[in-house]
Amino acid sequence: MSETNSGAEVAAPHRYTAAMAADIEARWQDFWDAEGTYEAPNPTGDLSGDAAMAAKPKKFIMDMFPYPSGAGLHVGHPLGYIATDVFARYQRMTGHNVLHTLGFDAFGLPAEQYAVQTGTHPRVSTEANIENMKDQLRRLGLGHDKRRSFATIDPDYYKWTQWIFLQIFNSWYDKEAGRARPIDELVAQFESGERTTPDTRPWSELSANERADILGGYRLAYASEAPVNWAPGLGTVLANEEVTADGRSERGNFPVFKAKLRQWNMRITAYSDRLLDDLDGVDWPEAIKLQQRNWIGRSEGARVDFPVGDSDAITVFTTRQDTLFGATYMVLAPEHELVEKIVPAAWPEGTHEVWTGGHATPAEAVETYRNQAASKSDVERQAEAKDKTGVFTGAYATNPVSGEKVPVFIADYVLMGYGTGAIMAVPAHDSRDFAFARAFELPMRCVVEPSDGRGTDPAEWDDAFSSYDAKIVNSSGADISLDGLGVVDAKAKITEWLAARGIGEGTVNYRLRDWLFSRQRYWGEPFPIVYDEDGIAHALPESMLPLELPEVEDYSPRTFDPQDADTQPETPLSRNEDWVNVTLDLGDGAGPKRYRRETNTMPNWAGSCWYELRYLDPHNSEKLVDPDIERYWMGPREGMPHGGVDLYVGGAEHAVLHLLYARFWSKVLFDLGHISSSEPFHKLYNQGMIQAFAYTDARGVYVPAAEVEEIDGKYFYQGEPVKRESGKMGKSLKNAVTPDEISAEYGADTLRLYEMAMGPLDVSRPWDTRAVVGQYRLLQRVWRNVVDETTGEVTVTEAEPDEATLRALHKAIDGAGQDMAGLRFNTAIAKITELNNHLTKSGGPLSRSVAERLVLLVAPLAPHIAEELWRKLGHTDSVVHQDFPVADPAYVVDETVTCVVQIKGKVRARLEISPSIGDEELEKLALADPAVVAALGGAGIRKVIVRAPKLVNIVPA
Ligand code: ANZ
Repeated sequence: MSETNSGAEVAAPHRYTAAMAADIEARWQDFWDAEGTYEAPNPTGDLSGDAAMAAKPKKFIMDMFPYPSGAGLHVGHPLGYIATDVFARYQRMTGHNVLHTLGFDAFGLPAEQYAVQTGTHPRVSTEANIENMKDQLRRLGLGHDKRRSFATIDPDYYKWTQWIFLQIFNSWYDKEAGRARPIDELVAQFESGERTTPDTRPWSELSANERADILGGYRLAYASEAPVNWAPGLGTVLANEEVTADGRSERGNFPVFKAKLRQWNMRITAYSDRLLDDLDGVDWPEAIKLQQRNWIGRSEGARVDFPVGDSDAITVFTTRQDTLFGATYMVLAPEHELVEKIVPAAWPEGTHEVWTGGHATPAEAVETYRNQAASKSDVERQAEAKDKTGVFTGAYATNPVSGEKVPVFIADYVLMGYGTGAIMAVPAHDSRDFAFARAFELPMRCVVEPSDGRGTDPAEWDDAFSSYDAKIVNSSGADISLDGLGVVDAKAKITEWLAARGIGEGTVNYRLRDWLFSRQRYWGEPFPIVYDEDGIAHALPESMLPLELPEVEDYSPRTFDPQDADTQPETPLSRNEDWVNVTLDLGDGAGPKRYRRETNTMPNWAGSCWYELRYLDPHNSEKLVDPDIERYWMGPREGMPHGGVDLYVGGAEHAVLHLLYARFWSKVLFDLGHISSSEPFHKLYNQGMIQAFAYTDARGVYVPAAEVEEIDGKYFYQGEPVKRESGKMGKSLKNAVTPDEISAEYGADTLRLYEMAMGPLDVSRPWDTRAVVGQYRLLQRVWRNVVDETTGEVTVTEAEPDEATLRALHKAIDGAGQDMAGLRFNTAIAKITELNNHLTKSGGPLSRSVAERLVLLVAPLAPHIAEELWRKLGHTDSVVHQDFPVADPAYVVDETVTCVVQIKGKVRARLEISPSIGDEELEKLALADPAVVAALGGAGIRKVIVRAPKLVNIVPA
């Protein structure tokens, strides 16, 4: 710090210093706010109506909005915000109407937990955090349209979150039409008899409860009693996506149990295929698309019935129906409803001892095993490497194709929630079945010929042979043979055979489950739902929205012993009896009636499922968004078949949660005709993470990184040696650096440049406070190239620049412009630095035309200093809306050198070529030159000696 701005100030009072940066930055931030510089007009002029601007092509550039945490921002958080800001500024300067703003995703657990501890209303602490974060963000000079900002906790906003919930509640998925439709249209089909009720009675004869139940089976938002993820330690249930790979809560790391509870769900599964198919039309990182595809998990296979007992059948789901002849046993999920039915009173004659688990009867074995399985999570049950456990049910089923009797087991590696909860086990070709068969000494039969030379006797194998690229063997029955067929043909043939006999059919199965949509928390959107005395759910009319959160005495969910799965949730809202029990006239003709409100709240994901739409038209009190405005900013167009935001930047951790939910809501709103875009985010980009060194002392405890000293490559804290490691920046590793500190020391422009210069945007990079000064020096040199540090006057001349300078300038314009358009800000900065170094070295005042273009190049990256220099250069309007300079191609191409082409030592041609040309290309050019061709006169060539770029010597044959 001292080095940069103390003593020198006397001699150079107009040097660019931290103090000057602070002054410049504050001044222009105030000015931009006052002028509304970043306000983007809507096409219909609702917001500010600059028709010329709105007639320009649009760019909607968005960040994943932040949760306003009490800890504020560290320098890792704004990485993406700065990147989108630079990009947005570049787009503004290249003729686009740019919508760029930032809101706050403000419902959430931390504020609620703070409320539980301190009694402070979550709104109070959240709003204070928002204010704090807004100050921090403002200091960075982000060009946000502030009129369009909001927080998801604003009743004006969550009114529409509730409204969307009601749209979803009031619609159903018409499979034939392939889209959502209003539930009224379904009711009309039942009323007219076009669609029959499940028991074929006319709709008019059904009771209100019966009708509600039937409609509940169709609605896209529905309440059902189903096994859900219950985390007693959090006092709430969780979505599958919120449960970690080891069956614990993502937040808080509490155990999660399966419990049967009545909860709200969203029928996202109705959209499985469209969610998959439309991934082809969006511009997203392949890794994220793959994660979504895997999460949706579409598998094509078949259902096959295996007769069991006198009249029952076990239906399995398999993706390998071609291996049916190799199915030597079956497994039911322990919870499968057929288990009780098929268990015989005693073990059949000659039952293998290891199958019984040492139990006296099948019933006892089954019950004991079921109890064990219930205490495990799905993930624990599916873990690959673990020993397979299970027990024989005492029953045999019949393999429908071979006619063989196969024993039926229960085992926890088969899950109730997938497929049909039952499998045919093909131990020779499935590793889980192989491990199980080995443990239980079950027979194996090879039906897919191994292509790796291991032979066809599974007894000699170490693992199952699994391949789609092989021939079927050992698969001939009375009236069908698959032998010799490839897997694909065998699948088709057996599926047809099964279907013809009515004992199976081809099916598609999805891993995706409906989205569990209610939480037993306070700080979320209340459901706009009330129940009548019969327990039937009714939607509140739109006029009653927003339904605001009531005041409560106690914010805590009831938390329980985290290990006690048998508890039941109790929601904070349910304790406010006055709010819960109401008399309302819902406007449905029933008149005023007593109702009970839904007391769950929506999950935190709700608010972020649609926020991009509200940025478009944030103050519309009549509609979620005006359709014309939505079409202008989001509608499909060339290259964007489903429409969406032009650029969405955020962390890769949201791959399946937020991004999948938001896509689902968009599709429902699209189907119902409210919006024209069926995808929310056309282009997605994941920024890397800023990492930072952290230091631990001898006890392994983190010490404040800022106070660690480096002496001869070793690290010390308060004189004691400490160990250095690299990690995530944050409070827990005591290594957070705030943007405020860096801005105070160097200015926000330097911070912006440094973050963008650290490396490619999508890779993680280590923060190094000592390196920040490099970008500060760049800005100081840019300043010095335009301004006299003693007088503060601009130093430019009106003279024409020299050729070398023009080349340096246009190369920088060309390269930096392309880099900015491609989000390669680090290389853009390198090119600007190169230009600036050239200008510094050439000495003397710059030509005005060069100085101005230098400032314009810098403007997207360091907008404050650029605005200041722009004004100093005599302009009266903001640099923000100037045109980005255009490169003159004549100066962009490299300089040329002259290459001499000789034949037998005689100069025959001279070529003007690039100094960086390669030997091969130069040889081709030389041989193709008309003068050379003429001189050779058809003679063959013995040898060509190339010395690029200066000389080519041809020796004719
Ligand atoms: C026979 C078979 C033979 C299978 C073979 C695989 C290989 P994906 O692709 O993930 O959909 N399966 C079916 N339902 C299951 C359940 N509820 N719990 C555990 N496993 C289940 O997986 C489908 C395959 O997983 C199915 O195909 C079935 O095993 C198993 F050489 O059937 B397969």
